[in-house]
Amino acid sequence: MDKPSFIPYKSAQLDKNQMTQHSLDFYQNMNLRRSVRDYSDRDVPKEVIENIIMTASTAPSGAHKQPWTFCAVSNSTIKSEIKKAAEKEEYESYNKRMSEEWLDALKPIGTTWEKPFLEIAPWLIIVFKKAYDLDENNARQKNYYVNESVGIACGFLISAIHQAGLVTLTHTPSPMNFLQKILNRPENERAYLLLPVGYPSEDAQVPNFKRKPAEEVIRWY
Ligand code: IYR
Repeated sequence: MDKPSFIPYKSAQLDKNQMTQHSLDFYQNMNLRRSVRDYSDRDVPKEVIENIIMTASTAPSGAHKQPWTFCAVSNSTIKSEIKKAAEKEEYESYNKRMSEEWLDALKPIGTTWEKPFLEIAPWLIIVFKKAYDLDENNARQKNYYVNESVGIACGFLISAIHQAGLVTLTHTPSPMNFLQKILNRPENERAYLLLPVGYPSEDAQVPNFKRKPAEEVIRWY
């Protein structure tokens, strides 16, 4: 057992006005984020993708196990392979597996089994959760709150993509075990979320959605 080691922590030390302004600026900026399905093929530097992923990897995690791997794909052969496999699953889902109620709920978003963004966007980030770790002797080491931890990291990832002026979308092909195979990931890694990253196309459109107001999402006690 490692002995705990602590170091001092200092917060940003904002006064009340700065705090109010910063929190409002950040909210207003994040409120501009939208899930985008129409992408340009314009290139995004690898360095930007690395910065975005490393931001995601600052997320808190159960027992600080950081139970995630981010696969960043720009190779067009691999992207095509992913598109083909994802669309195969999505075709089955949209035509057989999803209920009428579910398909109805998706109508305002206009999604179908076809996923052209998987080839067009310059990058795909596939987030894997590590169900457990393997130590140097290949013995299983437990991870904790894996879904919560990886979900939070994905929130950081989406925020970082938006802050870089880029767009993304949380694509959830189901089942998504084909990603473990295509990307040759080890047995302890399970695909969690697939996010295309890039610029929106010139004529990109998003659904005319409103977000719930404070009165609907907050209860003060
Ligand atoms: N996995 C499908 C279906 C889908 C499901 C929900 I819930 C969405 O908000 C959007 C799509 C897909 O990625 O198209």
